[in-house]
Amino acid sequence: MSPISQKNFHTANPEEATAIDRSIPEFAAAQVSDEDDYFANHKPPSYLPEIKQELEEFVSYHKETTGKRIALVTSGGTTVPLENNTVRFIDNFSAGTRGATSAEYFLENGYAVIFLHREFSLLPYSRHYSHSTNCFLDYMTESNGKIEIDPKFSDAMLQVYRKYKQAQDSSSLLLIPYTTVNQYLYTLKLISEELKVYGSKAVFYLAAAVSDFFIPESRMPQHKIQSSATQNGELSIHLAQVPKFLSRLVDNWSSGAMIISFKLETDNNLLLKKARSALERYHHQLVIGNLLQTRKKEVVFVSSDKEDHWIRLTDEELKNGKMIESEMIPAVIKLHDEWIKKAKI
Ligand code: 9Z3
Repeated sequence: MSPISQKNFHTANPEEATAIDRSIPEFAAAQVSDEDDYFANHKPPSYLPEIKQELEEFVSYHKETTGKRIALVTSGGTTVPLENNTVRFIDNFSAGTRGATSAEYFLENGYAVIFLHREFSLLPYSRHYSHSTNCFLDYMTESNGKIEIDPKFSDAMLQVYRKYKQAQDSSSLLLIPYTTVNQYLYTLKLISEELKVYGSKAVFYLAAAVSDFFIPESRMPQHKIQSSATQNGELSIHLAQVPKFLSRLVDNWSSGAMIISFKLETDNNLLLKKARSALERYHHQLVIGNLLQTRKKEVVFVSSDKEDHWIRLTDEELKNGKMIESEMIPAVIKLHDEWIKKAKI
């Protein structure tokens, strides 16, 4: 290691004081006509048939051979392109920590996982060594002219490696990427439909940070927006609302699966109210609420038939590297057990 120790600055954390105000009312849930409109007016990604084939193989393998339950974990932020040949796009903060870490705990608990993630965001297992402010070469050392894992990291890496191998060798992890919000929506719909045969043994854990606004295809310029397109030195971009497809997913795209959505807020006074209103609007099983500022430290489970349930880590636990997902996923699995039992009655 270098004798000069560098401080790790994180430039991705927003200043809390400048967080957006979301006290405005919620958008209406998407209706069948919104769904028809959206999918009629936006082209599917060209690679969708290949994903469909991978999904069919994965789902039928686990249904017929392993009998494992399946968790669909969505993870990371969606982009909103401003041009068809995309030079510029709108993005959000999500790195995919929640999704990637949760996927590991689902796998450890015997689930097969479909990991629908923003391409190049954090992945299960590799997240321990990627996107960090440390270079991966810092984990290496030279010995007798050969490069090897630095012994001080090798025990921890061996643990991660074994879990990774286990997931690979048992074909329990299917990675499916997206980048844009359109790719995300088409792929989510496809996965939901493919999982219909799985009924209550599937759980949807929707942790991706999906954009609320986008530019519809019909209004999207083909080429890079020119600086001459500005008026008085200002560029105006008109965004449309992304239909709230959770209602369609619950009512139509999926069948019998347990559905969990996440509610992200920045204002503590709104969190529970918004989580409850999401439950009332979409009639799904669980909303996990979290605040941007404290999301790694506390979350709240909100459901229609149970008391609100907070999961919190102490500062000591956080300092020791404990991840809140190690408590969230066993709690989710308990609820999924109950859901499956109820479905059998
Ligand atoms: C979440 O709330 C996730 O927990 C986070 C995880 C995105 C905060 P990181 O990737 O963050 O670990 O850095 N996801 C859902 C966010 C969201 O967009 N929810 C919508 C909303 O709040 C409903 S689907 O309106």
